[in-house]
Amino acid sequence: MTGTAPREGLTALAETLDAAQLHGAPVSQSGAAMTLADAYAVQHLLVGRRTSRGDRISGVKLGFTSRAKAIQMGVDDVIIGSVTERMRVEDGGLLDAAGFIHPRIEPELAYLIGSDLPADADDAALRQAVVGVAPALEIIDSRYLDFRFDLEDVVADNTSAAAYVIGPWTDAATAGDLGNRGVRLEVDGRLCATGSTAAILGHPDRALATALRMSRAHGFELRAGMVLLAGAATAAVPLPHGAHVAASVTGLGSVWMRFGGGAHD
Ligand code: 0L1
Ligand code: MG
Repeated sequence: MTGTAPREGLTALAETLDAAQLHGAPVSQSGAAMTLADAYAVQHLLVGRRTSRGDRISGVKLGFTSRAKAIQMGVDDVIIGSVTERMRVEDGGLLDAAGFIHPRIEPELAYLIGSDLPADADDAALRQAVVGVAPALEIIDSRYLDFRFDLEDVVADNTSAAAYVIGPWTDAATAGDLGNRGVRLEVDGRLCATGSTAAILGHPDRALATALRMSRAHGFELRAGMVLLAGAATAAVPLPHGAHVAASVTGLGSVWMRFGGGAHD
């Protein structure tokens, strides 16, 4: 698919989305006629603005890999985005609420890529390169008013990526079959959502082949040390200020974080 929109328009949209994130001020849907290729071009420009300010890409994320999530947002296609070092929160750490617009949180499974993937790597090579798996939390925060967007809008907005937390890594070689593990999400000790890793593309390991295919199609790299967020196992839930959030995946342990500080304190 080739892009059709003029380059200046794509650059302007990347600037708009970047400013929305920097100032915590949502924007309306662009309304521009964008192809998916245009939308990924905007996303790369947007992430490039972050890295030009000293941030570093630390991984990739897939979105809409579960039916619950796709239905929640009214779309029906898997998308890919980047996560960065400044989006990473330590397990058990505090995520500063300053600058968030309408954050939501979702329990995910993360894979750790242990070696660089050559351009011609196949699915088996990527599986071999995976050295760890972990429970994870992803915080999403659409830069669009009221979380209203179409597929191209959300791709342009780097798939609403805002922050992430990775729990303890388990050696991929000893983790066993991840195909149907129970997933729990608790906010302030209250069970908010339960699900199964099977909700992620039918089996979360399918996220590996999907990430490889989408990386190639849309210009992402998979390098040593990167994480791959495979997607949510449940629908996302609102993340209130002051919340203490924990997620667990059967056999892999749990991950947690606090959300606070910022303008409220
Ligand atoms: O599943 C995902 O991480 C995609 C998030 C993009 C859609 C949203 O903002 O809910
Ligand atoms: Mg997600």
